Amino acid sequence: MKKLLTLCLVHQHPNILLGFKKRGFGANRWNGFGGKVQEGETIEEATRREVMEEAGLALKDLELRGILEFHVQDDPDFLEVYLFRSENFEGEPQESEEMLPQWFHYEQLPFQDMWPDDQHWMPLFLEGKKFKGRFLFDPDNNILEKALEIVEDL
Ligand code: 6U4
Repeated sequence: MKKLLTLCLVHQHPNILLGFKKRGFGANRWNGFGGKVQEGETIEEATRREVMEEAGLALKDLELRGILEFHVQDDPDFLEVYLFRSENFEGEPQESEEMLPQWFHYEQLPFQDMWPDDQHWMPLFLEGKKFKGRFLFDPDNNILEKALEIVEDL
């Protein structure tokens, strides 16, 4: 079964705001902000809610930049992650129970402590492209298969 999730990168060139995930799925990794889309909310509403909950920011803009599918070998469940870019917000990045936010220069992103797929799609994100991807992981989160393509529209 498919699970719908959001992921948002706040990008004020040359810097990107990432959060160090303190607990839950993907703990101890740097990632964008996001989570599950709840019943009764749109994908954009879910993104705004998660960025407020996890980093204390009210987003002023939101642009859909990618749709990524994440599968794990032998698991019928998979994630469909809607990846957004935001540039402007109100508030100051604040640590939450879930995330510790920190700005990174785009040339110094901590890929060794991020999801292994990020280094594949991040260059497209930084070039301003829109993209679709599908990644298959083994149970240790190594990439077994990857497909990534630039698209005109999502
Ligand atoms: P809850 O139940 O809300 O506490 P939690 O375990 O905190 O769940 P979740 O599911 O809310 O996590 O959010 C997981 C986040 O990780 C989403 O923003 C999507 C993101 N994510 C999942 N797989 C990813 C991957 N392979 N690469 C990536 N982000 C991923 O860059």
